[in-house]
Amino acid sequence: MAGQEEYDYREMWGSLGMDVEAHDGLLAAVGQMYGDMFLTQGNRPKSTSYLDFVASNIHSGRIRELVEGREAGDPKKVVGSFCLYVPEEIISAAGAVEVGLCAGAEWAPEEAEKLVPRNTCPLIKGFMGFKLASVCPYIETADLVVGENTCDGKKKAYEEFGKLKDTFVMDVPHVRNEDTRQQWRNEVKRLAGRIEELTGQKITEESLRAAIKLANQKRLALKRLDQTRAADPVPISGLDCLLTIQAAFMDDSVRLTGAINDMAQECEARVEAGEGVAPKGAKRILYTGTPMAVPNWKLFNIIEKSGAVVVGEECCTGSRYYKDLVPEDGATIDDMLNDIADRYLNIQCAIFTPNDGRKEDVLRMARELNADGIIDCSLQFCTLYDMEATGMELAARDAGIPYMHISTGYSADDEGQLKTRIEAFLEML
Ligand code: BJ8
Repeated sequence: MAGQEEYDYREMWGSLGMDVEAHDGLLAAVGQMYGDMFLTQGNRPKSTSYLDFVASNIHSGRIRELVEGREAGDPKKVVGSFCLYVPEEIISAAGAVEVGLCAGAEWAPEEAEKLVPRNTCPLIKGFMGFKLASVCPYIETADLVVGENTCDGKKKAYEEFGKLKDTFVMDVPHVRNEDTRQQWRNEVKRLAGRIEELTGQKITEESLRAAIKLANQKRLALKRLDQTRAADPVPISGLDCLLTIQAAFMDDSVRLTGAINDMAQECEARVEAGEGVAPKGAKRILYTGTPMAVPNWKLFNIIEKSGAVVVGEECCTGSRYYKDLVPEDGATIDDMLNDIADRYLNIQCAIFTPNDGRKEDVLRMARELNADGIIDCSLQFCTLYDMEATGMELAARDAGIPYMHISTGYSADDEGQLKTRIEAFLEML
């Protein structure tokens, strides 16, 4: 970005109402983790330099783009979200941009615990702490936050979060039938109305069609990259693929799609040449479970530093983000909104009952990506994913795929114990 060197980011953060000194501490800690985990990987594809760019730019240049873009009226507004059920197409068709606000680190837990119980999942406690300590430039830049009634923890946390920030909560059904499909379609239209009101810009047939295509292009690029991971040796690490999806929640869609296609192209060439990020025959792990928000790289780092490689992610920071496209041939705005609603209702989150599609996806991915084992992880105190672990283990056992369940939080305290358990699991594969 032109003039980046001279630009005073600390002044920008201050003008957003952030605690600049506390934020310095956060950036230093994340920068250290990035160096230790990502930059120590051997033989990364060269095109992953995009990820290094994202990592160094995400709280600075990208926020500057959003702030300056808003001043220039493109995008008109910034909309934050915490969940995959919030359709990005609707937000961009009305002239705004969606950014992900999920927190992957513990921050100011003592402040967060004044508003949510101590035994709340770290993702929820994390975003409450980030807001209360004013250290997240995305939360502070957002003109509106869209929450969703998914798990009980988030549902109740938004009641408190909404007192700190303008928040619109979508009601997500927990079962799939014709009644709830209609209810969800109406809810998606209610969101469209709220975003139009926020930006003062009507969604048109043209803008909605363009937004659907833009999101689909991003998903297709991610699918293309994903397909290269079936090869042995694997051309790209799970850590880098995880960061690619994490970046998708924050970076500009066109830039990101171009970068992912570059990565996919390089990985295709690597597959052709038999070049990998890990040696041929390295144990291959399919991850499933709760989402991993930036900078929650702990588990993938342990798995890959133990000599295995993560070849796929069945989660919201993985395949659920990109596997299904929205049809591009809806004839009217109403048809397109219904198509969007239907695509999002099909996301296999554990808030749904029954949720057998998730098990089917995990087994299909394990087969397609030639996984040797499945690691299923739930964030501490996430009852939903903990409960689904029972059925997931049975399904994996019936399919003859070794399976391991982990429950962990954001702290590094259990790293030694996790490493021991994961190494023992890898031994038996
Ligand atoms: S669509 S997975 S992003 S709800 S880990 S906060 S469920 S207690 S994140 Fe999620 Fe949307 Fe579902 Fe995906 Fe609650 Fe569990 Fe915490 Fe969770």
